[in-house]
Amino acid sequence: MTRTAFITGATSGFGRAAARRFVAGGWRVVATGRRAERLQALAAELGPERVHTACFDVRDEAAMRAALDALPAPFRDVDLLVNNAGLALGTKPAPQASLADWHTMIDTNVRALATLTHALLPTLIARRGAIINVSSTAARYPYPGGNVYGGTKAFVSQFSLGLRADLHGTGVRVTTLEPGMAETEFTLVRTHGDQAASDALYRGAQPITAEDIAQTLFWIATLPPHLNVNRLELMPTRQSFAGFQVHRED
Ligand code: NDP
Ligand code: 8X3
Repeated sequence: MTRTAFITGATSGFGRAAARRFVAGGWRVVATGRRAERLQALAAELGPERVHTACFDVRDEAAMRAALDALPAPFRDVDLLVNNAGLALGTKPAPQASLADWHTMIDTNVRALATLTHALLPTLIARRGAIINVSSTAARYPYPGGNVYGGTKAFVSQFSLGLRADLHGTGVRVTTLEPGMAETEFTLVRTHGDQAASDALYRGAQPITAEDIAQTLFWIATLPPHLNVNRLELMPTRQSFAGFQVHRED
């Protein structure tokens, strides 16, 4: 039986690589994002019979619901929701951070993720499906400038565990995936387009690739149904922990 994955943020990075991986694995994919031309290119690459594209801003609840209502028959039967669309904006400490950036992160990473999950729960329960929420190591390990981004990802991780408890007995699996440093458009977005900053961050670090994450998502989704990965933290070997900071005064 062909299964269907609904993947948000499929125009770039993890989501686009995941769309490719799931189609290669024989799945149908609903690919979403705001950049229509990228969605069209993905559908052309992978085939319209395998990929249905839905172009909307996840923060626009009416557009999200219209896209769900417009899903054609085979794509309506969602077996897997990959809540991947998300972003960090800014690296400044809280006093200097932009409040508008904070609101965008909360609306995208938290509010939209919860809204879409709520909308798809009846289908996922009926189909004994699965949810994979893309969180981050930032959910657990704070760092200067991570403030609201880390807070949104802590929500994603805790929400995932809560969903798992609420869905007890339904057969629906729920996973939170918490990656560390991965080279995608993430840093370009975070720095409002600073390619040099993005290149400098990843240089020599052998970061996680989008394909690594796609492979991991596919592995989680295709485990036997009696197994649930609750949370999975994944880092580049070259990234680890740096301890606490101490402010001293005489
Ligand atoms: P990218 O910037 O490459 O991809 C982000 C995706 O999210 C894009 O497809 C973008 O689509 C989509 N998106 C963002 N905002 C919206 C919106 N308002 N409406 C619809 N779609 C939106 O980054 P990644 O692939 O790295 O990020 C994917 C997820 O992984 C994010 O949740 C991120 O927080 C998380 N993550 C990333 C890590 C990293 O180091 N890269 C590490 C840990 C977690 P479009 O712009 O077309 O709308
Ligand atoms: C992205 C990883 O360390 O930049 O979620 O916050 S980090």
